[in-house]
Amino acid sequence: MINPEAKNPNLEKLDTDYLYHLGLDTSMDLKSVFKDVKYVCMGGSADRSENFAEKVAEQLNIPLPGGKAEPIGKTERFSLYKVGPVISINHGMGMPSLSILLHEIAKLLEYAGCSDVRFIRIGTSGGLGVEPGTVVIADEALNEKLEPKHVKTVLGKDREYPTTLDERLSNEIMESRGDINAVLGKTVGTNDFYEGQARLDGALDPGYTEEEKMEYITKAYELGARNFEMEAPEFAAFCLRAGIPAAIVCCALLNRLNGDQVTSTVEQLAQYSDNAQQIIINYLKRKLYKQK
Ligand code: R2B
Ligand code: URA
Repeated sequence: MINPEAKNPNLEKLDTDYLYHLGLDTSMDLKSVFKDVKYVCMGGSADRSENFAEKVAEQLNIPLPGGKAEPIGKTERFSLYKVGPVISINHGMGMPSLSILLHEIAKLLEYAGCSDVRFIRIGTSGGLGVEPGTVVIADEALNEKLEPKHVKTVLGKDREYPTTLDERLSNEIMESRGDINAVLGKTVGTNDFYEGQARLDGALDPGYTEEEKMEYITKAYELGARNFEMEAPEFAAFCLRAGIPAAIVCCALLNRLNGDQVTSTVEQLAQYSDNAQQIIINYLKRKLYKQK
């Protein structure tokens, strides 16, 4: 599962590894439950993870025990659903929450003896020059300085990691779009929704002007970015380091070149989110059932 060169040798010293935020540990029979997992699909919200699990079950004809998706482990932080070879789980908002999930889910699948697993983030985002509802499939993650790298502070010093995504996986997902509007482009992941994404509608005086905001957003667009969200650099860097093929597929809730507020109705937002999920379901059908 994890690239042997990147595996943590310290884990061998643990009698039991407690995956605290998942409510699972290695004294449990993880192999019998998780060994067949091939795809981990994750997004911010627990509701969307449950909804995605139910759609996967229905559209891939995988029966759910009791006819309903039930979470495995604890649900205080993350809600993990398993439907055949697919895990659907939420990662919360932002890179710190995502990072915890990535470490624990990668260890879980490593302990379960899984192989050839792909990680796919299915999320929401602010589009850049794309209309609401468009799905952006990332070919690379940029940080908030618009650089193609993830900077992490470890032991008080900055470490830099590359943020390329799996080209083949992204292209296969793009080919699964059917008649859903989708584009390939870079995704900017920031540490904040408001000022970190150059919004002018936060609670505090942002200390920059509309012109300065547009200059930053336009620069991102010119570099090939097509959306802003809050997880891409951590997700891309972790998966690259672990040797796990990964893709980021986000629907745009608005076009940031036109404004800051998300004004769509509940029904429109559900449709936008469904667009990204449906492309992945189409992709899963092709991979698991060789359907066109
Ligand atoms: C997209 O949407 C969330 C913020 O609204 C955040 O998790 C993200 O990346
Ligand atoms: N998520 C973000 O991070 N930004 C947006 O503009 C919309 C959703």
